[in-house]
Amino acid sequence: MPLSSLLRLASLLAAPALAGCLIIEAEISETAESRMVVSSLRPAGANTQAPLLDARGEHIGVASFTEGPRGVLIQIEIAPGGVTPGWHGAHFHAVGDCHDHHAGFMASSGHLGRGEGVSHGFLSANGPEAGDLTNLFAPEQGPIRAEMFSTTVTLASEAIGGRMPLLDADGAALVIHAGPDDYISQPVGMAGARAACGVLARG
Ligand SMILES: [Cu+2]
Repeated sequence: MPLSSLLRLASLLAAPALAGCLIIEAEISETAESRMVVSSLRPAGANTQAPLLDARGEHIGVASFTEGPRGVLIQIEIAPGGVTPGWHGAHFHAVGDCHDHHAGFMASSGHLGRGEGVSHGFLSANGPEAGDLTNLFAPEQGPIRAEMFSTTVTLASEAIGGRMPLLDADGAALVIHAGPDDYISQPVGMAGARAACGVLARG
C-alpha cells in the first residue's frame, strides 16, 4: 500500500465519527464506578486486541492491533484514571502472560527483541529493540487515546521480512510503565515499574 494510502487510513481511524466503519464496543469497569464506561473503538480491520490490566488486576482499557504491509498499527484506549497523569513508556514484552499483577507483571519477561548486540531505545547506538514503542501521555482528566505504528513486529506466528512475531509460541504482552521511557537508558529507559499489562489475544 503506498504511503499516501496509509496516511489516509490513519486519518480515517483517527476520525471514527466520519469513518462510519467502526465497531463500537463498550464495557463497564467492574471495580471503579468513577471510571464509568471504558469504550473501545475497534477498527473493523483490527486483527486482535489486548485487554489492559493495572497493578491491582483491574481492567483499565484495551489495545487493538492491525497488521499492515510493513508493520503493526497499535491503538490504545484507557479509561480516565487508569494510569497516573503524565508520560508512560510502552513496550512489547516477550511473553504473553499478565497474570502476576501483584508481582509487577514480571511474567511478561523482558522486551521483545532483547538479545546480544541489541540495546534498548530509539536513541541508543545499538537500538532499538523490536519491542520498543513511543511513550503515551495520560492527561489529568479524561481517557487516554494513543496510536502508534511499529515496523519491527508482525502479528504473524513467524518472522516476516525481519519483523519479529508477536503471536509466536509464547505470545507477547503490551506493557505500560509507570514513567516515561528516555529511549536510551538501559535496560528499560528509566521507565520504572510495570503499571499495566495486556496479553495479545490469538485471532
Ligand atoms: Cu517495558
